[in-house]
Amino acid sequence: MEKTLVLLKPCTVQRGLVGEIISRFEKKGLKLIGMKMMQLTDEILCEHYSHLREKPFFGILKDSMKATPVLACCWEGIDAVRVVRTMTGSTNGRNADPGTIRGDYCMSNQQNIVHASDSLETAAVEIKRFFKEEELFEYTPSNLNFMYALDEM
Ligand code: IDP
Ligand code: MG
Repeated sequence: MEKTLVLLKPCTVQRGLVGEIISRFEKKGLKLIGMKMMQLTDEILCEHYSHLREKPFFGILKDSMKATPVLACCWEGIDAVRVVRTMTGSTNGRNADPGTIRGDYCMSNQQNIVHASDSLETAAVEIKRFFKEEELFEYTPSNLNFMYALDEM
């Protein structure tokens, strides 16, 4: 099964939406295998958003990601990376489809509720960036046979 990284951004913590957002992933049937609250630093953000280093909004983006601690979550499931990205919606909340997290909960291009890994390769790197091996857990959900058909697992 795939694993993917989700960060609940400071805007989500400030707006009291942590429970609602986690609940969406839980109800979908994704399995939570790691979660922790973390204060992000310039160092980790420069790595995490290295593809945006040259952008004029990079400083504001880093500041917004340091405004409060974030919740880092690792979710597991079949095709989890794609499923979580689809649930997240497009970057700008004003353009994101209704029904997606960004489409339902935000009006911003930057204060957009969650970060979600965008590929299997990125997910592997990002999970390592935010979690130590011993902070991720293996367990069998008791309802697994009702989440997936036997020939899907
Ligand atoms: P993603 O979060 O949808 O994968 P990325 O392009 O990887 O989008 O950008 C990372 C984050 O940087 C976005 O979630 C958003 O917070 C911020 N960001 C991206 N583009 C802009 C922009 O044009 N203005 C302000 N912030 C932006
Ligand atoms: Mg991205």
